[in-house]
Amino acid sequence: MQWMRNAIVVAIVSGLVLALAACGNGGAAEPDVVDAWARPGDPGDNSAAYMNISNDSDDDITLIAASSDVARMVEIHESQMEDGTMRMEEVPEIVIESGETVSLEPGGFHVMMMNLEEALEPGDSFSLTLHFDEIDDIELDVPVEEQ
Ligand SMILES: [Cu+2]
Repeated sequence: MQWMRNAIVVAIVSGLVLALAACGNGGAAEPDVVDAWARPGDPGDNSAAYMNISNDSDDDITLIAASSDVARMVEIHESQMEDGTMRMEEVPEIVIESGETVSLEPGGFHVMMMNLEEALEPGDSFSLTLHFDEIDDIELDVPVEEQ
């Protein structure tokens, strides 16, 4: 009955593979990040990156951090008008609710890149990684644009 044992083992293994594949893609939330761009900047200066993050999954997604080698420090910020002055402050997270799109745009949320290690010039692009709560990181190639 060796063949039967083998057949059962094969069935169990393929079942496991299917289960793993489902964990990797199937139900897991993965946001769509489009229209990313960043402002130019000189070494030592600051820059900001903008993008639209869409969440088509059934679960809320939380952006908790961003990182990049181009700057000494990368934070998630929100700009707000206060008494006629634009102020910005760090925010701990941005929640992208199920079915929603959150825009990171001038005057609102942005990824702040402080103390640039290298110049960001129009036409360049650089790698920026978004870190989320509970789902995998997303690595972006962000073009530098004068807008
Ligand atoms: Cu900022």
